[in-house]
Amino acid sequence: MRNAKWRAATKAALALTGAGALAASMAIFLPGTASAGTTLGASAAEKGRYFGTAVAANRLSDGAYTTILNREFNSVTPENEMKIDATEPQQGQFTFTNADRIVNHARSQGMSVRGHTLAWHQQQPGWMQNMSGSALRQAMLNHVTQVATYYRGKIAAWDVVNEAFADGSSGARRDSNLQRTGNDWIEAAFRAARAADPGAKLCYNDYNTDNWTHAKTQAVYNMVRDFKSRGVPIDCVGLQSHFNNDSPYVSNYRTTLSSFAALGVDVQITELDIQNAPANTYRAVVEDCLAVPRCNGITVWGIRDSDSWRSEQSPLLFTSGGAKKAAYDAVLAALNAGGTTPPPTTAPPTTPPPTTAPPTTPPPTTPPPTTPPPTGSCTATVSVNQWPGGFVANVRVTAGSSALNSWATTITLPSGAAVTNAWSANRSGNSGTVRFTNVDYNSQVGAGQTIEFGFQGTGTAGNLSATCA
Ligand code: G2I
Repeated sequence: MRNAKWRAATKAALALTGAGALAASMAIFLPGTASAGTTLGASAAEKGRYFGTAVAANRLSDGAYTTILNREFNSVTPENEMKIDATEPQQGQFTFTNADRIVNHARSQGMSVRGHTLAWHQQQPGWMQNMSGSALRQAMLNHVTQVATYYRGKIAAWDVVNEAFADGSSGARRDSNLQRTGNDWIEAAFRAARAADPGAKLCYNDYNTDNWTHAKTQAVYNMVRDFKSRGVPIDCVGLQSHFNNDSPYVSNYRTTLSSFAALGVDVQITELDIQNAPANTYRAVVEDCLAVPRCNGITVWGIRDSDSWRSEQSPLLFTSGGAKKAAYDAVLAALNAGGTTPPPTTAPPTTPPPTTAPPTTPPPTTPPPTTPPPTGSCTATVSVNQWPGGFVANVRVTAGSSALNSWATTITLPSGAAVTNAWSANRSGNSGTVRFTNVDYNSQVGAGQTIEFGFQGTGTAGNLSATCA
């Protein structure tokens, strides 16, 4: 990716000079062997996107596999190695050996990493499968915190929560031990992930969410809209896009991508594979992503057909022998054509620099808005998820019989407990009595209405109470 990015930047610089001879003389300095336009990763990078693949750690010793991986892809997703059973096989004992092999390989090749996945009803270790209630909630939050902290700064995007909605027409959450800890388990996981790795994009990831008319798609859409409206930290939605005869690609896929994007999140195609790998369908998927500016990356779920979890369906871009399939050619051609930021095919017309001064904007003559004084009173309640050595607290602030234009609340922590991070509120202090005040977007609370904020801390919180001030 470094090379592709460097080349893209160089191409842009050359385009600005408009000097073909200079381009020819500089071409010898372009690093690497793969040129933009001839590999999936480089071509996607030309469009400001990544092209990734799922990687299995035990295949990194297969030279034919890594040759294709290193040549074609600029993002990787560990296929199984970051799942809960792999990273926390015994409660409180974390193992990152295989995940590290993939992360280190990716970093040595300049590839970005999608983390998959922090909270999921499947591939739970035995100890977690047997848990329920607040003990499970705390264990889940601790897992999210520990794994995201360990990889802090190394993960471009995390699938924080995977596959939490039911199939079929209900539009309901999937029943699971995690769901039975309370409907807020998903937002609690996102908050813990944000606190642990503030630089990573945080995604919700699911399958059968490709068809815009499906109840499951609508249910995920409504959750994301709700999260955005309440300030729950979510940055992206992953559409797995495992297409087959039972769950085929549909032409409203582009509507699905653009509708999610319109909520203010990135959209990523996270586990693409298509039964029998029809070239036209692969092309359509790529064209759909390129048509949506916030569709910023595509990941296929394996490299060769023999690497696929559905190898009998031959759904990938390379044969088991490592040859490029027709679908590969279609994907590459689609990446190189069209899209939201097509590269210039001819030298662009040179625009002379402006000779007149740009118009100056007069300063505003109206005084800045004054913040109205607080009105009304409020009450606040706190719920705490505690694990050994740390906790997450969620606070609900409810307006009384008058609306609020601003609010403030104080919470007194026991000695030894300290706040490390807060969301949806400004904070002053981190131990003893800590004061939280509204941020811009949640200052207005209608009479009887409630807003939520939260914070994470170290130590033992005990039973906390909040006072409106
Ligand atoms: O099921 C396809 C994917 C659906 N979305 C979430 C993904 O995480 C999921 O990936 C698959 C992996 O591709 C499989 O490789 O998840 C499966 C498990 O849910 C993975 O299968 C497991 C087998 O169940 C294990 O028996 C096996 O030891 O793969 C393991 C490693 O090969």
